[in-house]
Amino acid sequence: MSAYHPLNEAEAIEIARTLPGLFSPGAELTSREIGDGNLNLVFHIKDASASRSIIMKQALPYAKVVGESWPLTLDRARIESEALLLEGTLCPGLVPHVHLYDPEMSLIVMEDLSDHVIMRKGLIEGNRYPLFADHISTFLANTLFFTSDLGMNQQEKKEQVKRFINPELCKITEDLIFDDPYRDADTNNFAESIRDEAEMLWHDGELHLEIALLRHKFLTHAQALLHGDLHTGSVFIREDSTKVIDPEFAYYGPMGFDIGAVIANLLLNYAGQEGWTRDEAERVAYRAYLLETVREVWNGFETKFRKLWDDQIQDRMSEASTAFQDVYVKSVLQDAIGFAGAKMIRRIVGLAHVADIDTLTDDATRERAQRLALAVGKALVKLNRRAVTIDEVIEIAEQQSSF
Ligand code: SR1
Ligand code: MG
Repeated sequence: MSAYHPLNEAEAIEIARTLPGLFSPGAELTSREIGDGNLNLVFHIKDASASRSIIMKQALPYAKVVGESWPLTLDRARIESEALLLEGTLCPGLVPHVHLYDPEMSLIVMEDLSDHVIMRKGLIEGNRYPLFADHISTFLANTLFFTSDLGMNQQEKKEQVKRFINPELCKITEDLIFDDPYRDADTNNFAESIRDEAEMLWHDGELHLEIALLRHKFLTHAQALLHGDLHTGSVFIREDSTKVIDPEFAYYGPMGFDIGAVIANLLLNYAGQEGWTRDEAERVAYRAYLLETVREVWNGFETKFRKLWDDQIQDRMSEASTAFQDVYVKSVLQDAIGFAGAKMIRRIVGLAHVADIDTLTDDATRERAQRLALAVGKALVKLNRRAVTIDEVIEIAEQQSSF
């Protein structure tokens, strides 16, 4: 019989004591459950006297945000630990160090990043992260190129696709991003004050076509190993350091999905600036910083991805045709724009929201931010297959916020 059961704080300490090379025998350990995400338990284990600490993340057999009525595979802990290890080799320094994965307890023991903050919180506080665009574009270019048919042996890639089949977590995305917001689904979650907007989503034929196409791409296009949930809550950050965490949604999918997630979450914070900034000049300046970051993320990705293609391509036909690189990069940009829009829409009317907007305390301000996020999201989805440059994204955000 399996020994798996959800741990309490005291049990987490007992397990921590058994881990080789981390704490000295007899160390006075404290344990605090700090998980504030939708799915897992997260324990912070600390030996204050030795200034040593670790994080222990345990998967629960259900989605914590809903409860036991929504069962969820524990295999996601394996997927997360394997993805972290792989990302660590492809992007040294950009993910936390994994000390250990315990399959029996669905537990990952990893580096404590409490000297960083969750990026969503940092952006809400109005902080700027001058190295973020460079770091995240390196993460995106390296992980996406080297796990694709462009950058790795194609037979080995097929084996890797098998290892990262992640049907239950993908189903969450398929439903919550690419289905529920476009019908009167029980899981939807929006204020009555924006019911008019939600109902418009249910009846917008042009939008439904684009969402169906994006959903189909998410279902079928095993282009690269994705992080799968790369929002600003999956990034720990300091001015000088960026660490990507939580790749439990990792699977082989379209590259633009990860890039779109980063763009969407910067733009959700942009929409939230309706309320976070103290005066108009500050709002304009911070929004300009966010849009410049969007531009730098894409431009950094494109430059690095093209360089990897030029220097390290593994596929003879991709090397033979220079035009193919242009066509490929353009289609990744278009996908990123479409997925960014879909991800913005789901965070306003779907099950899981973002603090950038939900924690705005004034009702009218929050409603304005929600309507702005929906307007930008819809415009991006409708633009996606026609887009040529990232500047179009910036223009949409500026235009919609000027009304
Ligand atoms: C039921 S899980 C809801 C959301 O939380 C995760 O962070 C993913 O974004 C998922 O869609
Ligand atoms: Mg997560």
